[in-house]
Amino acid sequence: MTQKIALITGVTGQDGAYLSEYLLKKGYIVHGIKRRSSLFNTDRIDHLYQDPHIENRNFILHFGDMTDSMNITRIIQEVQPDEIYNLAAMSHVAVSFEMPEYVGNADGLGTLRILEAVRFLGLTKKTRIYQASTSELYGLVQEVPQKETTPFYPRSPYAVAKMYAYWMTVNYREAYYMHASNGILFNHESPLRGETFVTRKITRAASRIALGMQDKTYLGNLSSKRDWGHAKDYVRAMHAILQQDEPSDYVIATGITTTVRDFVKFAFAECGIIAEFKGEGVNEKAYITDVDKELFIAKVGIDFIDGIVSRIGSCILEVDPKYFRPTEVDLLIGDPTKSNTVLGWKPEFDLPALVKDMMESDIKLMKKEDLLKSSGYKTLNYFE
Ligand code: NDP
Ligand code: GDR
Repeated sequence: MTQKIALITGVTGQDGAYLSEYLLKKGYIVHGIKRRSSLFNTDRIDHLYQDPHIENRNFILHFGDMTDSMNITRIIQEVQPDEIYNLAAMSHVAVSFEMPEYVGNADGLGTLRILEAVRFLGLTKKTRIYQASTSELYGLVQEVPQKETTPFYPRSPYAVAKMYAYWMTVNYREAYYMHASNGILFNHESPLRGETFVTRKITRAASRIALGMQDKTYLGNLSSKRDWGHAKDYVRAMHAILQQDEPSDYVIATGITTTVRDFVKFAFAECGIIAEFKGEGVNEKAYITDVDKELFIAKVGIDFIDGIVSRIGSCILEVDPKYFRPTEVDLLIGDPTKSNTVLGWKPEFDLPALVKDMMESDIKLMKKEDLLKSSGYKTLNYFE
């Protein structure tokens, strides 16, 4: 049987890394598009890297950018993919308010470039396309839980750009009979999550506070609610969507929603630190009220127990309004009935398992950083 060929845009991102791993295990040849950067930007996929000098590689990287039509078209022509997973995007909602035009170009028009290249190159029968759509499309609450038929009301330049991409995908499917589908994925996280998204910001901070490396952290809106799943589960759904005979659009979610505030409590509790919130609005703060010593020692280590016990009663989190967004999405909760029944997709991780995975990974990472610092390797200083 000939090996299937997949092309992943955004291969260096959280989902790109998990999807590459998943498809390679399934026997695919995986091509990925990465951006040129002045520093290495392939941390998440370095374990998959193959020396370009060896023959018969099954993981191949190409330089490219979603804003460059020629480049995208040339790569698709060269690769002749059976499946394209369009994951590349400026994916940070808050940052999209700072660079709305770029986001329109990369996240919105970028998707059109892929669709149009496939059409122009005569690959409409051969190449199936997965578009990384998002629960951010639902924005201002119209209906809960949100499903495939819930009206969209995007609330950020990111979401508006993704709405264009969503409808372009639908339009190319209907106009040119392309196998083009949207996965409307709700928030999914992992140890590979970018450090400025709220879950990872919290698990990093909780780990550093546990290890005595940091006193407190600052967040924005603590009351917003998200339906959080694990990225490992969600990349399975992307693949399943492209294996269907007919293209369609699917909500991928857990069906459970949690506040940012509760995620904070769960992250600290994972290593035995009991955190309580006091105050309201911008004056709301979190304090350590107790420590489960046995759990803390098991999860973090005996060396750090005195430090954390001495901090009982102290503040570990404050609200900083600079993290508020001009327009917020207050409540996301997805109805995954269609993906459960049609794709047979079910998540393996629930929220406690997700928090555990992220905390274990961040405690390990932060210990490594702490060890390097205490051994005199702070950061590389090129100018010394
Ligand atoms: P990440 O931010 O981790 O990864 C985004 C990827 O896109 C990175 O590889 C990034 O490259 C690349 N990229 C950004 N801009 C460009 C560009 N102009 N040209 C080429 N590549 C570019 O996102 P995730 O992995 O979390 O998400 C994957 C996709 O799914 C995104 O489209 C996101 O919007 C969407 N999505 C994500 C959800 C989530 O909860 N994670 C939920 C719903 C949708 P570099 O590494 O160089 O920055
Ligand atoms: P989101 O994820 O905007 O849902 O987009 P993010 O983790 O950035 O925010 C979730 C919620 O937490 C609130 N929040 C904070 N957010 C960040 N980043 N930093 C903070 O300090 C902070 N404090 C509170 C936010 O206001 C928000 O309500 C993610 C991205 O992956 C998108 O690409 C994807 O499409 C959606 O999920 C589904």
